[in-house]
Amino acid sequence: MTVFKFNRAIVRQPAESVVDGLRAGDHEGPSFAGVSAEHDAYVAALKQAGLQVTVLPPLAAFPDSMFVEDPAVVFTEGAILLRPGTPTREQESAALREVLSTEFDIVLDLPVGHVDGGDVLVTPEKVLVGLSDRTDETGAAALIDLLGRFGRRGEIAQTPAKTLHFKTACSILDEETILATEALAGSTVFKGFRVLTVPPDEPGGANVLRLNDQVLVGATFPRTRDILLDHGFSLTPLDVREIGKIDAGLTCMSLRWYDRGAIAVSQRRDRETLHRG
Ligand code: CIR
Repeated sequence: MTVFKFNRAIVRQPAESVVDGLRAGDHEGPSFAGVSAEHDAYVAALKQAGLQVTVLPPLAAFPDSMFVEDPAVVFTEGAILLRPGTPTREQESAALREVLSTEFDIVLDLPVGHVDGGDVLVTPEKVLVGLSDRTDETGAAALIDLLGRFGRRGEIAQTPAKTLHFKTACSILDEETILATEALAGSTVFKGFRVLTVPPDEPGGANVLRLNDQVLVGATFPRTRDILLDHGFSLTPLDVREIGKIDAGLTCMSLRWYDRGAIAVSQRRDRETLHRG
């Protein structure tokens, strides 16, 4: 099962309230202009990598709502609305229901517990669900149960201490290769994978995004970039310094999937339009 072939994505524009986004520590937040510029460059990179991108409008009431990866997980087979594990983000799932119901025939709801999509790493054989301050055992078990409906197997993993999400500390590069921080590289859940380790002074470099033939990587992690180049990956460096101030990285700004019926869907819309007309 391929894990980096994508043709569709959903993103949400940042709201001005993003300057109040959640962060560990009491340092200053990002500027709205800076976040907007990083988001624009990100959307351009998704398109450049061959994805059709649906851009949702900003939600001022939810400062972190541009990080659409956390309230849902999506697959070719369908979508699952999650229950984000922090109070200010709980309602973000409901705000995605309409668009996901348009895009997917099957939309399931996590019934209990809490899971942030940032803790969900899709690999060919299994979906890893990292326990963290946002994702609890009840939610992880319920998610693994729902994954069975899509014919997918799930496995619980541990997110390293003081790390927001599992995918803050690791990414999948291809069917055989994981990029991880030193803290996570030795995890038994990566047994059978080749694991590339980011330099200890670049832990933020571990959050990259493989999209078709490109790997989106933070521009401020030069040694991580060198490792990826040495292993033959084609890189698209992107500035993530502003969103980094609110603990975000490259995966969190989109939901991505491969839509087998991309043409069929557009034909269906045409038919619906004709029907309404
Ligand atoms: C939060 O704390 O929820 C946001 N400030 C950052 C979310 C980043 N999401 C992600 O990495 N999946």
